[in-house]
This record gives sequence, structure tokens and C-alpha cells, in this order.
Amino acid sequence: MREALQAADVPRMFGDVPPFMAVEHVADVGQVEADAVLIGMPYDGIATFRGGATRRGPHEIRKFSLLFGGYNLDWDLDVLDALRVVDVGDIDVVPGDNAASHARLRDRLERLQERGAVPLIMGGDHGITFPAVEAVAAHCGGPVGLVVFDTHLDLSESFGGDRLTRASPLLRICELGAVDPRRIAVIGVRGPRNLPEWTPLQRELGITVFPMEQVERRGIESVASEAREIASADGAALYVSVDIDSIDPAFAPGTNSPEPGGLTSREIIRGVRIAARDGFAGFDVVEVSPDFDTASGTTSVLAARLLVEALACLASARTGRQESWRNSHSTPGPTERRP
Ligand SMILES: [Mn+2]
Repeated sequence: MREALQAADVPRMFGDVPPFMAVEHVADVGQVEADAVLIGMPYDGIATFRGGATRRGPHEIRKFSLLFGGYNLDWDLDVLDALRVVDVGDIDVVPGDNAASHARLRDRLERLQERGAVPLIMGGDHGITFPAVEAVAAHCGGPVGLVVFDTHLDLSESFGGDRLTRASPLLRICELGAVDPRRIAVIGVRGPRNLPEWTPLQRELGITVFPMEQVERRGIESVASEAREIASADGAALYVSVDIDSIDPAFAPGTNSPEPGGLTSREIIRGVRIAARDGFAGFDVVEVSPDFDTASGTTSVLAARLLVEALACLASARTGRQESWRNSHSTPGPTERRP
């Protein structure tokens, strides 16, 4: 019996073309020879506020990534020289079925990691972070810590009876043996859309929260560096998750649950650079809803940029040039200036 609308029979609406930053597209995971791999997870199980198609996130993020080349002036580094990067396209999701779609992502990530590639995932809703962390934990075999940029704590036991939606990823991750909740730090939390039961649960679990007030008072640099230390304590593998709604809707309007008073685009770029300074075992950007974005693709281009910065972190960590963005083009001192 043939499946209706089998992938081979119809043009694909999502993913695969063009690849992220025009790197090589490798469809067969068994053929991947790469240090880092881009993968799309075009899945939105529920949209709790307004219908937001995060399933078009990977497609639009890839499109705007074509703005960028491998050389990054800020780092004075060519990430595509320092790293072998490929794009393996999108997961063939099962619309409406969280468990089946998540299983496909988890399986693909496990196979990619067996090939030696670090995954960078384009969501998709935030629910996809759970199977991604599960796959990273299974591969690493040791403790995993998380730095999460998010407006929301995402700690619901379930939503409408489903335990795998975007309302629950952080709680599901806490239930993984490999992830001690005390190695989870969430940056940018704010506002009246968080549920009242999440706050006592977060405290009970021992998750560290850096609300926006702390980011404003202490600065993103201080907060992100403390978050990295919490997450990677005792040599734990690091997973970084960026929910695009952590950023102020002035800079990232294309998302399902926009919340004013968030991070600026400068702050999230710096936050990612500091959180991922020493590299990572997994990275995702989730909750980009192109249907709510500006005509300029403001949100998708920022999401693409954050993935480029994450690649620069991996590249610089592997070449011993961490944080080269701090001084790559600083003004020369008087003695260095030509007469
Ligand atoms: Mn969120």
C-alpha cells in the first residue's frame, strides 16, 4: 500500500534547497564527512497563541543565510576554512504527530553524531529541543548542561494531554538522567505569559534563571558567562538553545509569542558568543515564524546570523582563537600607526 503524498512523488515544499550559506547539501547521512552539520526540523505541533508556521523556519533561515560568506570580519576568521560544514536538509516530519516527528529527529542526530558532526538545528517549535538534547546526551554518554535563551520557562507537565509540545521541553529535559537541572541556565526570562506553576517548579528543580532584569542590570556578558560556567561545570557537554522570542519583538517580530522588553540583536549575538565560547555538542534556534516576520526577513536573518556566530565559536575553539571577536579590528596604538 502506497502512502499518500509520498515524498518521492511530489515536489518538496520545505528544505533542502538552497543549503545553509550555500554549503554542500548531503542528503545521505551515511556520506556525511563534516565537523558541523546544519539540519532543519520544520515542525510545529501546537501554536498556543496564534497560528504561527515555525515549519517554514528552516526554509527562510536558509534563504537569508545566503547573505553571509565564510569570512567573518568580527572574528577575522573564515569558518568554512576552519570547519567542514554541510547541510543535510530537513527531517521528513509527520505533521500532527509529535512523538513520531521527534523520533525521526533523534535518530538522524544520533547517526550524524556517529559520523563525528556537531549538529546545529533550525526549528521548528521549542518542543524539538527535547529530542535533540536526548540525542546529544545519548551520544556524549556523560552529563549534559544547557544554556537556554528564552522568554518562557516551558515547564508544563503536558499541554492538552500531550507531554511533547513546546510547553514542556525543559521539564522533559530535566527528566533525562544525563541532565542535572542544576546544570541548566535560562537567560532572558520575563513577562506575564509564563505560567504561575513554573516558578516554584523551576526553584525546586534547581534551574538557574537570569531574568531580563538581571541582563539589564549586570549586562549580557556577565550573565552569559555565568550561565556557561553553570552548564558546563565538571566537564559536562554543552547544549545551547536559542528561542527567538528571547529577543525583543523590535528585533525579532516573527515568532508565535512575542514579548516586549527582551534582548537586543547585539545582546543575543554577544550572548551566543560567550555561551558557546568553548564550542558545544549541540545548538538550536527555534520558534522562528516567517509568516509574522517583516518583509525584510528581520527575524530569519537574525536566526541565520546566530547560527553563523555559533559556527564561528566552534571554529575558533578548535583553532585556539576563542573570543577573537574582542579585538580582531581594534584601532592600532600610536606606536603601531604608520607615520
Ligand atoms: Mn519562548
